[in-house]
Amino acid sequence: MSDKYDAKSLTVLHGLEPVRERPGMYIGSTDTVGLHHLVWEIVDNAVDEANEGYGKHIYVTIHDDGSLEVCDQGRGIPYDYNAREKMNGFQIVYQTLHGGGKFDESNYKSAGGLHGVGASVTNALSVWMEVHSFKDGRDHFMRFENGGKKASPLQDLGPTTKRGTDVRFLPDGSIFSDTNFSFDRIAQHLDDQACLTKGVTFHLLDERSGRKQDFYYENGLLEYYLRHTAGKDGLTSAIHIEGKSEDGIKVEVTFGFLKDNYDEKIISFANGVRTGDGGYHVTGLKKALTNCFNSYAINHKQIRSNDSLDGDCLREGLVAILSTWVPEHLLQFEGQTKGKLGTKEAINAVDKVVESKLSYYLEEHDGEASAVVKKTTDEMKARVQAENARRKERELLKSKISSFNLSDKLTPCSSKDYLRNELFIVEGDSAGGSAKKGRDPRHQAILPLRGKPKNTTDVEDEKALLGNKEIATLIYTIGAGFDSDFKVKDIHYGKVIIMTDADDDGSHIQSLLLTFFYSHMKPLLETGHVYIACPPLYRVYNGKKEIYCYDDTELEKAKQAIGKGYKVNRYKGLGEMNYDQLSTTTMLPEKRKLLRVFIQDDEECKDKVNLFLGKDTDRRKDWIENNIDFTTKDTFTKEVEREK
Ligand code: 0RA
Repeated sequence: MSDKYDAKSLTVLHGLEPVRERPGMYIGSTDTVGLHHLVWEIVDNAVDEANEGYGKHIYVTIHDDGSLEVCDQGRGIPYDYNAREKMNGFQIVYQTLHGGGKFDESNYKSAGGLHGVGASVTNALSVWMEVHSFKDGRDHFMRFENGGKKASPLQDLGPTTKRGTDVRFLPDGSIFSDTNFSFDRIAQHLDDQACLTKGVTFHLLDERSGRKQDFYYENGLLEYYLRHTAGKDGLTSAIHIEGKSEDGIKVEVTFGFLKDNYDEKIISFANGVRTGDGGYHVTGLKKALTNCFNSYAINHKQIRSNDSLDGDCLREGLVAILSTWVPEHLLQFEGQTKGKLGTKEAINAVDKVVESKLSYYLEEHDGEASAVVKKTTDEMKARVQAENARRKERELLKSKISSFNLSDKLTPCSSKDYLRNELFIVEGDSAGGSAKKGRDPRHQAILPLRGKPKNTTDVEDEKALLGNKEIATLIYTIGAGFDSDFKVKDIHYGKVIIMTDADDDGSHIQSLLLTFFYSHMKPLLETGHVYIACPPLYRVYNGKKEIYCYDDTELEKAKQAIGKGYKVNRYKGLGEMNYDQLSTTTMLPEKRKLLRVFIQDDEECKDKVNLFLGKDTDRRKDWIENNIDFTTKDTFTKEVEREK
């Protein structure tokens, strides 16, 4: 790391206009969450200085006038003129996007606010901002207004004994829906930062209420760990490991294993930002833990040399706080909310640092190491037992459904990737035949239904249920049990798709099947695994073109699109399509439409199922008499009439 910096080393990428045009792109939102990103960006710069070893105190003040101020004791902002950028250091830091650039490659920049965009974003979204740099014994000052525009030249205000930077800004009320800073939100953030920057005190003062709080961790992660595990029995004490990899990734972790606890809790940070979705640093930690405990267990003959401890079982009861600092040129975040560290090098970095120290720790703490190994092997045994019990349960179910009762109509698919597989429940043998020919044999299985499935609404008797061939076949094919034994994680198909004709009989079959799922496999519906296929109603074509239509509006449009000499096929049932047509319109994932079935209001759903399919025929009769218009018999004529 070079110690000499001046404005020459700063880089400029963009102006500030885009930030005001699309604030959401830079700070996520313009609500209170977005508002506080302004604060994080400013605090980050102060924390960066402290992390580099400059300054032991950071002061955050919420002022009476609604502005916020952050003071640090760092090196101060360079005030010299950068000829290449034609700006001084203040302007580069506060008027250009990604203009921080103050650290060279061996350094660790806080990834800060939402995307680590820098303090210029705060300036861009402020009514005014004032900056003092106390450097080389002089106080240099500059003011910005109106979204970061220069409002004063850079002024030398004279001599000072102070060192550091002081930034104060007033957020722009025309951008934010709420400009009221929250003491608690800022306190929480400073607490996180204090734990990651041990030895530095964060002082928070709220002038509006007089509230004050300081945040200081002498031992950083260790104290954080102790707070998270307070009052819980440990299998080990808190294990603290720190180190740095060859490529400059700094690793710090405190962890331990709890007694009688089966959760895995890994709280991770990368460059000062919480990585809620983990990432490669977490992968590295898991790898090191598994390897170290395995070597220990084998060397001490606690497991056989050809056995190994399962990582998942090992981590039950683990609490770990992991913080990594990745040099800027390697730093990469992934995922929708950038909550995941994407730096591949972090796997090896964390793994090496942790393995090199943990292996010694385990040798020196025999009792703790053995206790963790024992808990892991116990857990592994418990899992094998549970798996056996589940297998027995499944076999029992198989024997309950006698093969006599099973329809032999299922055409299975070949993949064992259950969640990717699809089960098409198809009305009628002829459509079943087309579906069988038109399917993707790897992932699509076909189960044709002959006739109407049984109404299972009030069937509570297992024998009656399993005695019905179609129902028994469905239960067996889906493979996850039924009623209270149903376990959604055991399903053999990620999508159960009902494919019926677009007519009354088809609708009836649909409701009977949905009723069955609702009454006997409710979690299947609740977790969104049930779908309804939407076959087209018409094909409009001439010699050259064809368009499939799913309703009458689309039909009219298609007629116009095809133009003179169009012909129309109306599909009364799936069976009228050839396999190729059925496949491309209704089964092929890229082309088809599927309706996903959810339970919106369980009470209403229960009531409707009971009304339409339950035992109370009087109630149903009343409803029909009050709700159905019998004057037009054919629903199709009804549609046509409406069009006139
Ligand atoms: C560029 C270079 C140097 C420090 C900074 C920027 C700096 C920026 C901020 C923003 C808030 N507090 C800050 N503290 C420092 C290094 C200057 C040197 O080496 O003297």
